[in-house]
Amino acid sequence: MQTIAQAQATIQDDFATEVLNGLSRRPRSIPCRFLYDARGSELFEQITGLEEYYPTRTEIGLLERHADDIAEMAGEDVAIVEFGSGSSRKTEILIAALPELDAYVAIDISAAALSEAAIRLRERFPGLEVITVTGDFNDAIDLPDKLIRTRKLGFFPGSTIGNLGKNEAIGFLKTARELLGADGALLIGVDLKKDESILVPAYDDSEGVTAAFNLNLLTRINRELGGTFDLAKFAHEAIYNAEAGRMEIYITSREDQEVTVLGQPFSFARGERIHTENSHKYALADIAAMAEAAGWTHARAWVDDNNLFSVNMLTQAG
Ligand code: AVJ
Repeated sequence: MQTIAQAQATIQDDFATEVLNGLSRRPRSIPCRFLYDARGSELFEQITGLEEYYPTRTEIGLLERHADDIAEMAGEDVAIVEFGSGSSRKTEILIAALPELDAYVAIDISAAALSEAAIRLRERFPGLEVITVTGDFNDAIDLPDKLIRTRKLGFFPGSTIGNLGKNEAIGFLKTARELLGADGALLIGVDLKKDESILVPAYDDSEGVTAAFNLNLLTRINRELGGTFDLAKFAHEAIYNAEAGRMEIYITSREDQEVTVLGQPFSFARGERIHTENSHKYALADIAAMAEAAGWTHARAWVDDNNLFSVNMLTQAG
């Protein structure tokens, strides 16, 4: 196991490498996990409260409305393992519905978000063991030994799975199945396919919070990698790619310009873009197919009345 300091150092090196490689290739792209520094996580929290951003409130509504059903399917004496826990706000709903919960393992790349959430949860649920793991949930994760024999309920809300491509998503579901064990289950929130007139504003809101979230990546590059990006010379762009079934987020150059990062020059033509995020949208049948391709059973799906969002319980066949 790495120490937190080592994990942070790895994340830092990784950022430099990914940014230099990402700005060098065509089309340019930088992995979306780098959007979540302290400021990025704060802006994302703000996004979740926006009128146009339907996923968070819809998923919370589903978790609240179906908490008893979910608890019944989860059973007693389980540990929740959350992939990308952020503020753990949604988990709080689950924890409250699962009085026989053994432990809560929160995995996130933001050490700040983890410690803030852990303090709050330990206060609200004094009997609950809260275990935090700083790291990328896509990497191999070591769960504490004492949880080896505890049944595990994975929790992957927020349609974070939408950031991955379809094959990567299946890969994640397989890795999660192995981590959660032969008697494990996975509760996963997945955003549904819908009209562009709802999707585009959700990723390009009228208050400009999503724009600030996306452009904050440039601020982070300036601060951590000695970048010279002038934020006024770049724009946030969100488009729906119907063929790929996903929202695509870009940072687009407003003019011809040159920028340096770690002393290396990069020239941008006007209109040239850096791809910073994908957010895939699925039909329930796609979710079932992906789950089954990864060896899970798609046991149950809960959907809101407007068919905006789904919460899915994946179980093991045996
Ligand atoms: C955290 C990946 C689920 O795709 O809706 C929101 C990220 N980006 N607005 C999403 C996001 C811009 C969000 N996920």
